[in-house]
Amino acid sequence: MSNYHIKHLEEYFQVYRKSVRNPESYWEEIAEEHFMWHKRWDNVLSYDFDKPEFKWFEGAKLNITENCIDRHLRTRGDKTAILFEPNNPDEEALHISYNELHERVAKMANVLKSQGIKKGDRVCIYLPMIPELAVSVLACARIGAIHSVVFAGFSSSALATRINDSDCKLVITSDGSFRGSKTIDLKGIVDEGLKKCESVETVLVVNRINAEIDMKEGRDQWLQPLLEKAETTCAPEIMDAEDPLFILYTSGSTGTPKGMVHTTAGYMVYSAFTFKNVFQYREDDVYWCTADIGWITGHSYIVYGPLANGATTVMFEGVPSYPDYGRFWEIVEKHKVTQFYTAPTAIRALAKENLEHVEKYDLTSLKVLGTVGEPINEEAWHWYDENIGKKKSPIVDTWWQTETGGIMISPIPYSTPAIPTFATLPLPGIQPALMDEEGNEIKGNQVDGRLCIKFPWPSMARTIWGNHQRYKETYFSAFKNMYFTGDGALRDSVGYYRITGRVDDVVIVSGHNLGTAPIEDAINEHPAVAESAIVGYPHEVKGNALYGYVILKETGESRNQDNLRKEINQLISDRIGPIAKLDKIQFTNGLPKTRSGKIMRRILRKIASNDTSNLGDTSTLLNPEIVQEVMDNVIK
Ligand code: 6R9
Repeated sequence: MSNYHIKHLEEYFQVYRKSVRNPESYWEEIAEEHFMWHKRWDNVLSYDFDKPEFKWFEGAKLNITENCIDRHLRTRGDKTAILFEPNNPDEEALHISYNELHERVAKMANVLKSQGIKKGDRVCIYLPMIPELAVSVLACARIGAIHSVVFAGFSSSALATRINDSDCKLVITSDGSFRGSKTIDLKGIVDEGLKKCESVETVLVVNRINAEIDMKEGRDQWLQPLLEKAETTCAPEIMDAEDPLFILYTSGSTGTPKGMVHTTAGYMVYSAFTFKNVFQYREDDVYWCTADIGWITGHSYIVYGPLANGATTVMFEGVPSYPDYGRFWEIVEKHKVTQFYTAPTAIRALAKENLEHVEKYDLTSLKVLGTVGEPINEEAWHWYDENIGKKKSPIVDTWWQTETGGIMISPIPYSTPAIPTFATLPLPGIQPALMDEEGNEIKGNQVDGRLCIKFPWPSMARTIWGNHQRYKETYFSAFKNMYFTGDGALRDSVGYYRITGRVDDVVIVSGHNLGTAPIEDAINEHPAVAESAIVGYPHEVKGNALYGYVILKETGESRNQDNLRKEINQLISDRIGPIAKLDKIQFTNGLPKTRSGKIMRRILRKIASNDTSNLGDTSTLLNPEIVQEVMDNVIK
């Protein structure tokens, strides 16, 4: 029986039991058989939930890019590694073979070295979905630099905050990006952001859109001429298993974004193993994940997981609506995509459009459909199943997080019978627990609680960059000897898990995690605003949208409310990015508060969701009379 590739349900249960009975030997066998090491580990796992500290494959030496590229060259050198589909369908797709990827990564790595980047330095990558993005990520890993990819939809101040938090020395960006019929001035955003960053010495600029841009003397350089001069081979830096591979920022319920740190060996083993199983990947498949590499889904399931398996991974530069709503399906037909992985918000948006956009295309190549990022509603699940999978492709509803590094709870296609809206069963090695508010584990089935994981797994984030204390408080303090996910879940009568949503102050809008606190901080900067509270409410396409309650200062009360709304959203756009804009803003004289002064968000959430039948006991509030007033002025 192979531990690495599970092919039916019986096998899943056998493997799962084994993985839980003896996790060390389970992961050891996989690591040994399927990866390339310069030195074997001394110890498979050591951990301490109190510190907290987790070490996998300690003592091992490796380079992840050798596992993702070099070792495939002998057997798959000419096979397409990255299949780049440009924004404009008239521009030719690019098939980058493993041989070519090897050379491109080496050249980029040599350029980084020539700019003084060495092992352990942080490099910020702020690029659109073009091949240079994947190549830059791998080039950093080649030389042991720590990449910090910032999603190119973030604003200049969000970029600056992330660059400063991890003191990046170098930024890789482009002159601009194509997004549907628009172009975006990425370099302008970088220039603005860097006014606040002292650590950055060099900016490397990819020419993507032939824009006229400012190049700052002594700091900015075009990448192309440097690449042309660079050597075509680059010896890999030999890394320790626990050396950091990358930092990726995620929103928290409070304050600044958290730079989740992932390390090398465990992340590699787990992302590769889960890719193989969750997508039932086979040698000649063409796999496509529509996420952006700026998110964890892109890191693990566009770059590292697929390449570690020698797969062909599609990178799409554009958007699902350009030139029309059939674009995704056109690409599936054109490249004969076999696995398709996207987010519920995209499915909902496409389901609203005319079915002609789907029916025009031949989708018979598809074997597995995936979803990730937020709970999928039944209607969207069935639309996906009927119209895209034609009821023949299993759907994998994959639950995981930036912090978990890889998929944690998911069906295994052709093995686990799927039920709409259920992420179903934990993958091998993953031990979920549901906890009550008193800190007790809720055993048995047909129960719900807070979702925790009670045993370490190889790809867990090891710390928050520069703030281990926050890592401890956020994930390991709510429940003893457990990792707390921040999500609620239920376990049904057969033991299937369904994720019910966040139980903290993170709202997932169109699949993007947004902390409410940073948005409130942005709003409160407005001179006319005294106080604000942000909550999520259900939205047909986005899953959740944001609703803001804003108390104005006296000076603001005479102002035109529509103008104020625009200014507030502009401020949010500048501080965080357009994804965090509010759909509705209600101006109010007060907010319901507890006697200790805490805003009662539970009540505000219910009011924003038009669900006021059961507000609970409001009599103990500091200001119970405000509830009716807020309700009377709600924006429908
Ligand atoms: C991979 C990713 C993590 C949060 C997570 C949860 C939500 C992700 C889900 C899901 C229900 C799924 N989430 N997958 N909720 N069903 N299949 O999205 O990482 O951006 O860090 O978000 O997303 O709330 O806690 P990240």
